[in-house]
Amino acid sequence: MQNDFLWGGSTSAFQFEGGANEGGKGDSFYDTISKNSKLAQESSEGWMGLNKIKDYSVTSDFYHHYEEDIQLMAEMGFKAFRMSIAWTRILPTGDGEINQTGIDFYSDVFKTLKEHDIEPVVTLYHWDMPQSLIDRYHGWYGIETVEAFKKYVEICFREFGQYVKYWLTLNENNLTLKLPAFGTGMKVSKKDSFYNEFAYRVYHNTNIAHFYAVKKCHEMLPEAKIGCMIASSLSYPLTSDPEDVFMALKHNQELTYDYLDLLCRGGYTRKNKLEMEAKKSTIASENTDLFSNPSAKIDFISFSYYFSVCSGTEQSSADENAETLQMMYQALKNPKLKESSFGWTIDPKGLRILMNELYDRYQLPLMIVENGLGVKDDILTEDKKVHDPYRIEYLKQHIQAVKEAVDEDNVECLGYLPWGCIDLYSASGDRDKRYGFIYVDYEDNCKRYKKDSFNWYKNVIQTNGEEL
Ligand code: BGP
Repeated sequence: MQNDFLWGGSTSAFQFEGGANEGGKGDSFYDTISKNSKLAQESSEGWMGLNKIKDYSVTSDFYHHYEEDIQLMAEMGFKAFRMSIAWTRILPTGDGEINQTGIDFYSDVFKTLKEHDIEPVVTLYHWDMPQSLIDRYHGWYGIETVEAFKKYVEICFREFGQYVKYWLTLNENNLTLKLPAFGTGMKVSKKDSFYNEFAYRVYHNTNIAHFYAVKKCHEMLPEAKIGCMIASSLSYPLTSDPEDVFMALKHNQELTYDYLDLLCRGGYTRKNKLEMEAKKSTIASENTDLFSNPSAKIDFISFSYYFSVCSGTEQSSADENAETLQMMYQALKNPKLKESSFGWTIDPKGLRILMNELYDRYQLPLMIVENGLGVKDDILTEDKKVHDPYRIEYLKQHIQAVKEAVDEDNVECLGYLPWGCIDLYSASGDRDKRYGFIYVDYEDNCKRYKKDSFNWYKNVIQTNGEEL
């Protein structure tokens, strides 16, 4: 691994930061959920498929613990830390007055990171849509939200550009066509005649927002690097039957390559455009002047990788019990792979395959900004220890795969930032699905405790991945 490889960890504001009712923050979609349990139940349907959504107002309380947390990250030797900015901490209504207390909070966090030689890697939008923009414009469905986003990112670049070198635009935006209603406040079902037009509009607006952010970043911060962030969902054919191979190809095309082709090749592909036209959408041609602008092209590709899936015609092996994304993809069980207790396949080789696929296709550096094993098995013992050999094993195998991709396959990779490095709430609000090197005791004021994996990861970083 190269000497400047960015070892670190990853979080998002709505799952980790807390302080929802402090410092002048406005409500996001998740704050509304916290205050309204009925909406929470409704929102969970069709999204993460769970009914466990709870209260996001405190989560892991990074808002009050950031100094201690950054100290712990420094002790592990972190070179980088991924976090997101809560849009409503900067602009409480999404597009109105600036909240100086919010600017001051993030400036303090970034300064503290820099004091410890940790590079912030900052996601501009990790799903916490301002509620006011949902109420007024239906979130990304309204072009006005894109205008609000433009204002928001310019503030971020102006205020934080002196501290932040690595930026990510919209978290896992390749999923938007699959989940267009999320965060819009609209209930549109696939059966509605309006559905296709709606889904493409939401998707298209997020793309305009993405291209604008990239171009603006390059203009305002020439030294900075900005990338996209995708959810990987690598699919294998279930068998060597060409029908299965074709279904896997289609899956990878629709979930990954259609989106990255758009971002890296300067516009919707011919296939994509024809599909939109066939569905009577004219959206593909609106406001696309930025799409092919060279300065709106990303500098790197970042992605999450947790599992791989299988595609095929064999419906009987459809994985009906797997939670969350795998369920959404209607994936099939891979008979060759073991699964986590949450039904996610464990496939380190898939990470190496994916890295090769992405790098060969786009010739851009990669950054792994999410990976890890979410479990409910972490137990805080009486002497305040957490023994998590399963996590060490999972990460060891995946880091080995990254090393092989980098050292043997010559893939360019900027860093490895496993998800939830300090325990946080899962996307569904489940706080018992833990990923961290550091345990957060939600029953006792969010006190932090090092797990066994803490010292293991510290040594991995110290030896630059030589000792796993
Ligand atoms: C990704 C999201 C993260 C995170 C992660 C783990 O899709 O970007 O926000 O939540 O998945 O998933 P979960 O929280 O369901 O365990």
